Amino acid sequence: MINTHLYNLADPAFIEHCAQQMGNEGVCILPEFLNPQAVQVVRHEADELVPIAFRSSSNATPYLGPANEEFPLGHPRRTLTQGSVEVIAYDQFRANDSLRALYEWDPLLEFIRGCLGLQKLYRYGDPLGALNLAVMRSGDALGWHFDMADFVVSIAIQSSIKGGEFENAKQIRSNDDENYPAVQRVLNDQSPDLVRTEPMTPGTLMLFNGRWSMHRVTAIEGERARYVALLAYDTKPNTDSSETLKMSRYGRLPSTMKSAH
Ligand SMILES: O=C(O)CCC(=O)C(=O)O
Repeated sequence: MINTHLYNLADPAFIEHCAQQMGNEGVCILPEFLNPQAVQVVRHEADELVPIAFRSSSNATPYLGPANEEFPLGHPRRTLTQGSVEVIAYDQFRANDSLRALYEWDPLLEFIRGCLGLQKLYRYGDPLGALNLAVMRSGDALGWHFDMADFVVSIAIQSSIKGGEFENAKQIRSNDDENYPAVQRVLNDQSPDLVRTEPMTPGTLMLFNGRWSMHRVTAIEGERARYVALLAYDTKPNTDSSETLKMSRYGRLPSTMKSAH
């Protein structure tokens, strides 16, 4: 599936280049990471899975919580942004689906570990959230937000006809500076200088640290849905998400009953 003409996942110099990008920019974009045939196969499998996707919508601050009225009107902690998305959960992928095979392939985990400069990296322990296919249709968008996790790996599978851009206010906050004035300007569309569009053409793999970079997906326009695969990892084994998060994103909890068949 991987475009080995362009990328050698075992090449230490390439891994070092990606690690430097992550360190300097908080984002590393690898265009044409999947070869065109693989993109076609994944898109076809996604088309088959989308009828069972779960649709959810959210209305939260960029910090993924409710508005905090202790802050003045217009403050980022008091500003809500909207989102809507459909998701295929990890346990909905079929045994032979290629995205699942890619996610479960150890050399990819090892490559990502190297790019993130980590000693240990594990696939997420969440039976629903470890691998997601996010499907966004006409009118869907994801409002400006920071992620709770340190990093996300996404692979673009299909672009919408218009909109659906991944916009990034790169490293706009840090551990010791929330930088609320700049965050507020971005929320009000007053600082285009701080925002760039990451080129997520189908087949692109993006490593992204969304904890410090505020990002959004602009509204989808047109009939073709936007498909993005989200691969989740953690520095600790067996990390799981809360039941509240599962209920809001997937509308259910994982089944604990194993089928006898
Ligand atoms: O769909 C994308 O490209 C990004 C999704 C995202 O920002 C998120 O799930 O937090």
